[in-house]
Amino acid sequence: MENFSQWFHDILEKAEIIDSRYPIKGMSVWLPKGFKIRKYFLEELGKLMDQDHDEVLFPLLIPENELAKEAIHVKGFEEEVYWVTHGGVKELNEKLAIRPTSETAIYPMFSLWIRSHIDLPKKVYQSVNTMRYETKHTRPLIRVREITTFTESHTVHETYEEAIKQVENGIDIYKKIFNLLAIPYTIVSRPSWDKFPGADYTFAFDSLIKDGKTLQIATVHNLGDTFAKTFDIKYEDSNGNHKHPYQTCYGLSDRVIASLIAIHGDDKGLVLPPLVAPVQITIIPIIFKDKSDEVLSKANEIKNTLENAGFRVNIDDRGIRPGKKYHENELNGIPLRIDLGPRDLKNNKIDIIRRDTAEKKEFSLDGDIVEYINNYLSEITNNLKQKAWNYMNEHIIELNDLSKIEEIVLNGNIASVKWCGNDDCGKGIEEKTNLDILGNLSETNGECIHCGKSAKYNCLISKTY
Ligand code: A5A
Ligand code: MG
Ligand code: ZN
Repeated sequence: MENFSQWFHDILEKAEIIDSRYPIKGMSVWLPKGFKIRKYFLEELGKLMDQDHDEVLFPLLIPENELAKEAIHVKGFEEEVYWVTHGGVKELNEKLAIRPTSETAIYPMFSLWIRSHIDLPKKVYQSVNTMRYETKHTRPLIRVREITTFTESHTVHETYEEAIKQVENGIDIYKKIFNLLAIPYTIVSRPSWDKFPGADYTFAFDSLIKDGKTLQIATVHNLGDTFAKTFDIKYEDSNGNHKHPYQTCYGLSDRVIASLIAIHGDDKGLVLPPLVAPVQITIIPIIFKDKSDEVLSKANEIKNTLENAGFRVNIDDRGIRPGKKYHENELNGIPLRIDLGPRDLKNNKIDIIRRDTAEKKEFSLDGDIVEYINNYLSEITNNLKQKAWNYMNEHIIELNDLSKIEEIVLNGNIASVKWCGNDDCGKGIEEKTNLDILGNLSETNGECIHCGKSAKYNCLISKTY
């Protein structure tokens, strides 16, 4: 993969994920294949969310006065909000914001819903589209102006300790979904100048893309009681005292789909984790004139068996050369291919070829094909995960000399350095190196790589999207 940017652009088109020719910058059309990947991703995420949250659906539009209430929050988003100013030809009395995120839509309603401590904790989520007039370079799925796959959670708690705990729960949920998708990640607390507008603190998941840049794939925020105060959310505790509760929010987006495409794909095309592959197994019947009925009926039998077990299976019996079919199946990232010809029929076996390693194995149809395929798909997920984690870990380089950092990072690595945690020192690093402080990975001691004072954190530095 010589040029990642070109590769990513081409793969979205060739594998028919999205069509980015829609005539508004930063907005694309989800094509059937891409839409299915998105659907299976959202289904798995939904299952995880549903275990501890209630799903809701809020309106797209937010009155200007609500959006404007939380000063720091609105300042953070002011350049990115799309406004609805007219209803037909009539100018609206109050402008309506298209949600860039839904704190200011949801929290006024929380203030109506939450009365007593028995209403808490409250945990809701929604999967919606949001719009942000991004000023940085837009890129399909990675930085879009209509975020079509925004899953945001909002929680309310009696105590600050519970909110801290919920931040950890949110992090655990995201770890689970990224593990299912074999996406490696770092988790850091963002520096103060890069936290979510209005949050006490922000944890972020970042993944290393093959061009050497990191992509923020999810964030989890502790909002403290800032928004509760602004939106007048109060509850009565068991002693009859009225108090402001504490809140968290967390979210992820289309970027998760971008990262799974970018991280696992190769020069032949997509390599999809089985969980989200629109087709998990494709059966290619090798058809000769006299034997074609028998081969096709065996192919159908295998397809039915696998489909009844819950797998997504396709028989590719189009009248084109097998070589062309192999090529297309590789491009589409189908995890397993089954080749079935007359000779296999006679020997009661099939050939199974995996997309991730191209390895070919024979399977005797006397065996339990459902169990075999199930294990094989897990093995593929595990291999993708292992490979991707190894790649990322090999590219996190510990450094104690700031003069080497640009070369190291611009060569496709994340630098891990000791840092004092001081804002001015950190901004100084970013300015000098033209790189980005991702945030703090863990606590440490020793010497700050920049100012030489005593270090507090192991800190990651990269070039970010
Ligand atoms: N309400 C909180 C959860 C929030 O909005 N946080 S956030 O601003 O950090 O967005 C959540 C996640 O959405 C980000 O971590 C990022 O992965 C993704 N995201 C943000 N802006 C995006 C954009 N323009 N295009 C694609 N994904 C985006
Ligand atoms: Mg920055
Ligand atoms: Zn320092």
